Amino acid sequence: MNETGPAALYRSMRLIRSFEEQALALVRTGEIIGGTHPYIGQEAVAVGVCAALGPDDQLTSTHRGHGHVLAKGAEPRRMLAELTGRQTGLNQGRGGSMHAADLTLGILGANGIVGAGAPIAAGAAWAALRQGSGRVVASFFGDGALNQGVLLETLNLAGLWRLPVLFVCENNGYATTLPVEAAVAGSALGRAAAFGIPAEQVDGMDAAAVHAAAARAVARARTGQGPSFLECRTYRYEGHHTMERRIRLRYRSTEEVEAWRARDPLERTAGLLAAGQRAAIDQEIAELIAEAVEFALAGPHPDPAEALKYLYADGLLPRPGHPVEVAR
Ligand SMILES: Cc1ncc(C[n+]2csc(CCOP(=O)(O)OP(=O)(O)O)c2C)c(N)n1
Repeated sequence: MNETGPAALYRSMRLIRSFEEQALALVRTGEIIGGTHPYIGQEAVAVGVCAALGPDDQLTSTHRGHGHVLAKGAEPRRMLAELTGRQTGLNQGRGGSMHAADLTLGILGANGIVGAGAPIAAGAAWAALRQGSGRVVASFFGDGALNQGVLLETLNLAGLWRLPVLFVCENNGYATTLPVEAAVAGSALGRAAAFGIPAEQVDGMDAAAVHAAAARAVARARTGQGPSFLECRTYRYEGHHTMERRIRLRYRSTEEVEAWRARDPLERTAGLLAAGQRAAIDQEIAELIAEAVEFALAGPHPDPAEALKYLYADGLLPRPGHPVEVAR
């Protein structure tokens, strides 16, 4: 059973926040090539949902996936090594920020394609049902995915087959720079209702509220009552991508950003901790992150001659007529 008290929720959110701040610094120094999609501000969603999952449960993630991966238990040092493209990374430096996975922890992968995690989650949930494993699969996606056909097809099959999936829409108000009000006809909850899937809106800045809602949904899935849908109202403090800092896009006001910052999920949960508890957790995480940076940067880069290694699962052959050759 996961610990779900304020200290555990705060620790997990602090880990994600510090990891992300460190990742931003490593983008600036050029150690993370290509940048990242920062999760800062949205921590309560990943932490609240993952606290409701057991170790055998699974998840699919998005292009903004560091928080989900860490909340499910991935080692921060190996995740940071992955972002810095090291052989010691979670996926031998091949996955990077947007494709981190750890099947041993049920992390079926972050995904650079908007909406693409949902059918993978449904497939895993279908397997869980067939195997009678009792596993539940959480599928995280942004409000941008609400307009992807693949999500609607997946909601249909999940509703029809009563798959044990928890659909988690992280509605942070924008898909890149496009406000959700200008993009979504109807509503997130309406999408779920159309397929007979129970749905509720949750304060995505409150880890305990997200956890409570996720726990109800997981219980439904485990007892054969099928999928649920959570719309978590949240906000990203940083730009869509680290590149946004440089190009300085203006699509939201400073007042708007500040109003959301005033509802910070870490501060909210820290307010529930005993005196001294927060400082001790902060110190512990600071040391953990410092050690993770050291580990990541000390790791070797992959050998270019092995660039194509791990592209195919063992036993899968390239298509006939398309031999895989390593260019030297
Ligand atoms: C199918 C597809 N279309 C477009 C893109 C380009 N793209 C990457 S992220 C993004 C916005 C996604 O917004 P949302 O789903 O709300 O997630 P958020 O970035 O807010 O976390 C877009 C359009 C993509 N990666 N995949």
